[in-house]
Amino acid sequence: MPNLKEAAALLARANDVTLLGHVRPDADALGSALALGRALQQRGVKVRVSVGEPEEMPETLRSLDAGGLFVTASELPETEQLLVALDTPTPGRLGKLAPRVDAVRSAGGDVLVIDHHASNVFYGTHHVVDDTAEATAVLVFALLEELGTEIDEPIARCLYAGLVTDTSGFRRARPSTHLMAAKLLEAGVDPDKVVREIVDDHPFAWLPMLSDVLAGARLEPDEARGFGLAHAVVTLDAARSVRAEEVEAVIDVVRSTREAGVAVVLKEAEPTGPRQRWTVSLRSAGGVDVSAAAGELGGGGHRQAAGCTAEGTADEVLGKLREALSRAPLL
Ligand SMILES: [Mn+2]
Repeated sequence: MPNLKEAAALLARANDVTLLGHVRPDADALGSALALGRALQQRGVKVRVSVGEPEEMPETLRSLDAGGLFVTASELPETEQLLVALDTPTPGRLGKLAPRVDAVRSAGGDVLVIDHHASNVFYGTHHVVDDTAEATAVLVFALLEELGTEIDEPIARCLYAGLVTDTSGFRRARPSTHLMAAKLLEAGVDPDKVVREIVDDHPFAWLPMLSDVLAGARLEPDEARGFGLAHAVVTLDAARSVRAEEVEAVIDVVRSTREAGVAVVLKEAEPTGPRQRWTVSLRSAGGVDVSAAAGELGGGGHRQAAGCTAEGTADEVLGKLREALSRAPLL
């Protein structure tokens, strides 16, 4: 893997490190940061983990932070010698913490980027970027092996969480990644507990919300280059009774539609101006590249899982998505 030794050497000589995941972090971003953070802390490094948004760690991911490494963005020091950005393809995905990248670099510090997005723009001084890796956790695991880290249960739990979610329950995992998972289980991970806490744990209020949202779902069999498009809209009103985790989980129901090769969920965001704002999740069953369609609207991601933000009415945004999907490359 490119630059693995160099990155391991950089980490081995560090004594003060800030690790960041992307805004609204998922289990891969935060799990990868917390796993590497814990490993560095055990080497005597001063360590903190944070994200640009939200201020608090997402409730479903709290069990990953056994050592209490997470700090809010406002608790971060002015700067650090080494900034590590994980699962974050562009500085913009760090949200309000994006300026730290340039601040560290212009102060002569190092920025290590560890990521598996094909859209990574190589904004660090050092990079462990491999878009064939199923998760950033896979790259962190390789780094920890290079560093000779003993993988304890909390580290393994964090990496397993990133792995099981980014591979959609090992559906997209190479043999070598299953071997990695085996090592994590040997380190003591309880897979049922991890998946239940992070993926399968929703308050009852999710069911009526889901019922409302799915009642408005539509199937357009001719869209997405004939693979079919299923879409649903989560308004701010519908989202009010649940957490962000429940809103994010809607796409996993919509994408199970047999007749649709592409699933889209529009999630209304708090308005910042006169127009409605949306964050959009796109999933592909393998026929078309949804990261290209998301990219047309200024977003990005992976070929089978991508996202973007858009302004306008839900119909206007869906119109733009239909057009972008009609041009998306076949896989
Ligand atoms: Mn990831």
